[in-house]
Amino acid sequence: MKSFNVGMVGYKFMGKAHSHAYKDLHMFFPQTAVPKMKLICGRDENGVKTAAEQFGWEGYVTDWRELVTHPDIDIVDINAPSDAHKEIALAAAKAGKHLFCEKPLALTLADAREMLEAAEAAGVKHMVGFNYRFAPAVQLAKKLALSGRLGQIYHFRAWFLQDWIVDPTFPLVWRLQKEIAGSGSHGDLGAHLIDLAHFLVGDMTEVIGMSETFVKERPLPSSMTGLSAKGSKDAPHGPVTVDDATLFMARFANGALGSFEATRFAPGHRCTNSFEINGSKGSVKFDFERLNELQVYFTSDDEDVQGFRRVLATDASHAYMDAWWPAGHTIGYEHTFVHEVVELMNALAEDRQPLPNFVDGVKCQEVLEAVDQSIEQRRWVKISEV
Ligand code: SOE
Repeated sequence: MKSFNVGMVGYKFMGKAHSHAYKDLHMFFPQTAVPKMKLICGRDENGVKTAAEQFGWEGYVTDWRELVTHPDIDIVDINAPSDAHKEIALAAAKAGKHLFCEKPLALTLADAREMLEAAEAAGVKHMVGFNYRFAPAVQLAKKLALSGRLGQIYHFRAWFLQDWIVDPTFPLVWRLQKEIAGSGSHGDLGAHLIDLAHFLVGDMTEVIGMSETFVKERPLPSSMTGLSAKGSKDAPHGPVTVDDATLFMARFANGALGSFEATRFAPGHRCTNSFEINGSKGSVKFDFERLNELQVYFTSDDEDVQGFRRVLATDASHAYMDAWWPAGHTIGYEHTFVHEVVELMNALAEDRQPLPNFVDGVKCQEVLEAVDQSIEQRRWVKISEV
C-alpha cells in the first residue's frame, strides 16, 4: 500500500475539513493510498499545537518555510488565507513537493498562472480545492449532462447565497479585505459556481457582470476571526475593499447561456449553493442544503407523470457511495473533502494529475478576472482577452 506524507499550512475552517478527510479516508476507502498526517503549520504556537493534537497530526511547526522544505514531506496542503497561497506554493514546488491548494488559487490571474507554471516546471502534481464537485449528486448531474441524457444544454443557472455579514456591525475580517482575500463573494462563492459550470457544462467564452459593496465600512476586528466573529459598533471602523455581491451572465462555447449570483447578503440563506441545468431532453436541480439529492426531469417521461423527481444519490451506483453506508444513509459536507482526498491519493498513486488541478484553478481565475474587467469597463469581456 502506497503512502504519502502530508504537511498542511493552516488549521482553521479548511484545515479542520482537510484534516478530517485525511483521518477518515482509510477507514472507508481502504484501497486508496494512505495520507500520513505528518506536520501541520500555523503562526500561533498554542493554536497550532492544540490543533495538531485534536486533529491527529504527528507534529507541528510555526514557520511554513520549515514545512515546505522538510525532507519527510511529499504533499504541501495550503489552506491559509488566499494572500499566502502563491508564496507557499512556489516554495513548495521548488522543493519538489506535490501541491494541494484551497480555492481561489490566488489573489489574481497573473499569480494563479505563475503557480501553475511553477508546478509544471517542477514536475509535481497539483490539485485545487473545489470540493462541491465531489458531492455524489453533483457527480450524477455530470453523468447525465455528459452522457447526453439531458440533450443539448441550453441553460446553466447558479446561485451561492449566504448571510453571515448582513449585520453591519459584523467586523472587517480578512475575507472582507482585498489584499488578503483578493475579492469577496466573487472569489469565495462565485469561484465554486464557476468551477461547477466548467465541470458540468464546459468552457465559457464571454461574460458581463455587476457587483456591489452594500456596507462600505465595518468595525475593525480584534484578531484574524472567522465566519462567526462578533463586532462592536463602537470600535474604530475601516473600509470594506471587496464585493458583497457579484452577479454575471455568460455564454458557453457549446452555445448554452449561464447566469451566476454570489452574495453574502441574502438573509435566511446560510449556505445555499444551487444550480440548474436545462437541456433539450430534461433538467437537473441541485441544492447543497440538500446535498444528497438531485432533482431530475426528463421530457421522455409519460405525459401524465411528468415532473421533477427527487433522486437520492446514496446508492452504490452513485459516485463514492459504495464506500459509505447502506443505500439511503446520507452523507454531509465533510464527505466532499474525503472524496477530494480520494482523488488526490489515487492520482498520486497512479502518477497522474488529480482533477481539478491548477489548470482548473487558472480557468476559474480567468472567469473571475473577466467578470471584474467587465464590471470596471461596463461591457462584455471575452475570456480570451484576459
Ligand atoms: C465562506 O463563505 C465559505 O466557507 C467559503 O469560503 C467556502 O469555500 C464555501 O464552501 C462555503 O462558504
